Amino acid sequence: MTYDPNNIFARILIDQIPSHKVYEDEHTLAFMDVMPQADGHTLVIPKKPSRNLLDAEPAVLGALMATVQNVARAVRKAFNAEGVLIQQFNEAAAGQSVFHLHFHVLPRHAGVGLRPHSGQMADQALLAAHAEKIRTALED
Ligand code: DGP
Repeated sequence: MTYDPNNIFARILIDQIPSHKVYEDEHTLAFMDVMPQADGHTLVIPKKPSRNLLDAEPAVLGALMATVQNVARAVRKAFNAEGVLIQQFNEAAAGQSVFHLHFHVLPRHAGVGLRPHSGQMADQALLAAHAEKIRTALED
């Protein structure tokens, strides 16, 4: 299994495809999932090319998990979530559809189900508003 440098998230990293970014540093980027399974569904990716967790360099994971933690805290706050679900899929058989390593960060509320994985595209204005809420929570 090789890394395809033209995958969607590689193109988001170089701004060839627009995204609603919530956080960026030297090693990582976080942005809204365009097909959110819950309001506030955010993706966190490393800048270094990795197909998924199976081929990622261990040195990449420290900064990546630190960003996952920070974004999870901000998402919890921004959406008054009771819990936060972290998901990560490796290869198509496990549900992966975009082949650049990413962690899903999903705010959860008791009794509220998730929408389907890779389901409907969200309204862009709504995604922009949700990204703003998370950016604000990250600053606090
Ligand atoms: P997966 O590879 O199965 O872990 O999920 C990929 C996720 O990426 C899925 O929740 C939908 C989302 N997604 C697919 N295309 C785009 C895109 O062009 N932009 C953004 N922001 N998200 C995307």
